[in-house]
Amino acid sequence: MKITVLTLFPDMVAQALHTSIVGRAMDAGILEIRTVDIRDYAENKHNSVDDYPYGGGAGMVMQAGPVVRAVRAAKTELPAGTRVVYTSPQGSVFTQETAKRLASEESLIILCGHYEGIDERALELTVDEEISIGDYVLTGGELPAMVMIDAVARLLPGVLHNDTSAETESHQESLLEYPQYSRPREFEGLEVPEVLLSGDHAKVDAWRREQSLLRTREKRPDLLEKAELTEKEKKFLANTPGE
Ligand code: 6SD
Repeated sequence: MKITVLTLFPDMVAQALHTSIVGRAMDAGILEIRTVDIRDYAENKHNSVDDYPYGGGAGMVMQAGPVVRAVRAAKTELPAGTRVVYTSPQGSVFTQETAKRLASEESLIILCGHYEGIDERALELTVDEEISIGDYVLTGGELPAMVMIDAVARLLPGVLHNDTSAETESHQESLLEYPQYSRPREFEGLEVPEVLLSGDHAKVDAWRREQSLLRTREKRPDLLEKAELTEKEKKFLANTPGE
């Protein structure tokens, strides 16, 4: 998958993405990320890309010209039909479903705003989809871009241990993860649950599924409504009192 990120802070984005699992996906050729400095599309001698807002008010607005030129230039390097995503608190909220849908694209352009935002006309002319990573206000779209890329990257075949991307087909979907343990067997008086040492894979799987169900009910009961539970699992929850 090819992703081009348009930003005034290309180094911030490139640096963060080159580490960790996303970096490995790039090294493996599964994910190709290009960062473009919108400032390269300024057309004045000071390379400025922002100006005062019409109507007054605090801060600066990213001008339409450089943004539109940057998006159009990026498009010439990518397949026809590449979607342009803009992150803002006004977008539809990014979920695992969004991540899956974006991961199925061959290529993507992510446009990052900064300062007080981008001239509305540039958005009107270039943006296909506006996405928010949550109901809080950040200083720019770079962190949201990185969040989305991370969530998308781990779904690409070959990035995690799985080749069919476990997350996309798992019946664990919309349930919280079960607790994990590693060595030592006892730590500060706390023991690893006995079943995990039993070597009985069926029993381990059943225990983990139960833990997922109980945790989800305890911490995020809203998620249970979307989860696909068997009759047996519904009975298990009904017969297991919560805190
Ligand atoms: C000015 C931006 C771009 C400012 C943002 C996105 C979300 N979910 N919160 N804040 C944001 C994005 C803020 O450029």
